Amino acid sequence: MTGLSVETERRGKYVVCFDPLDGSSNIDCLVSVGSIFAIYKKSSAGEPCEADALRPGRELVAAGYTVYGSATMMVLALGKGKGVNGFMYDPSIGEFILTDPNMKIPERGKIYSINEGYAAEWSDGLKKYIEEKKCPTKGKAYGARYVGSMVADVHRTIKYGGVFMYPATKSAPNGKLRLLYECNPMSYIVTEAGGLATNGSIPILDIQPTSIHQRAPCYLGSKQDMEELMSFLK
Ligand code: AFP
Repeated sequence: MTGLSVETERRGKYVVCFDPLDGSSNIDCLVSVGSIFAIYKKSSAGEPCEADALRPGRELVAAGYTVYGSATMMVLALGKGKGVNGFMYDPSIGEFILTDPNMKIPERGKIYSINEGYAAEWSDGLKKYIEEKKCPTKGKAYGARYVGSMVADVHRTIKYGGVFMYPATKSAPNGKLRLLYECNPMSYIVTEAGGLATNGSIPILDIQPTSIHQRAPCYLGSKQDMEELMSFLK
C-alpha cells in the first residue's frame, strides 16, 4: 500500500465542528463548563474543505454536548427524528450510563436566561418580553437563571424548560455565540427535544453560514415560550 493510498483511506466521511471548552471564563471559579460538537457528512467528493462545514444546521447528521457540572453528562442527538438521550458518567465503572432516555423539553417553563448586564443595548421587543417575564400582565413572574456557560444554561433549559437567549445588541448585532459550534449544535439538540431555536428572524438551523467563526444571535427553548418570545421580537 503506498503512502498516498494510506492517506486517502484515513480520510473520514464526516466533518466535525466543535467547541472543546465552552464557558472557559467559568473554570477558575469552579462553575460548570462543557464541550459541544456538530457533525456533517462530508459533501464534497475530494479533499475535505471549508465548504463541507459551511452548511445550514438542518444538514447535521448528529450533535451533542458534555456538561461538566455536579456530575458529568453527555447528551446526544444522533439524527433527525431520532430523539435526544442523556448519558451520566459513572466514575466507579468508568462508563457513561443512559440515565435520561428520550429527553423532551417541557412545552413551557418558568425560567428566562439572559445576561441582563447588556439590557441597555437590547431591542425594544426584547426589553418588553423580559419586562413581561418579570412583571407579568397575567400569570406568575418567571425566575431568572444565567450561568454564563452556554452548555449549562441550555442543559437546564432542556431539563426544566423556559428560554435561553444570547441576543443581538446595538454594539454586537450578531451577538456573541458562534454559529457552527455553539448555536447550530445546541439548536439541533433543542429542536430534536421538541423545542424551538431562532436568531430572531429565522430558525437558527436555516442560516446559511458564510464563515467558520461567524456569530449569530441565539434564542432557544420551550415551544410555547419561544412562540411568545418571537411575537415580541417581531
Ligand atoms: P467563554 O467560553 O469565552 O467563557 O464564553 C462562553 C460563551 O461563549 C457561552 O458559553 C456563554 O453563553 C456566553 O459566552 C456568555 O457570555 P457573556 O459573559 O457575555 O454573557
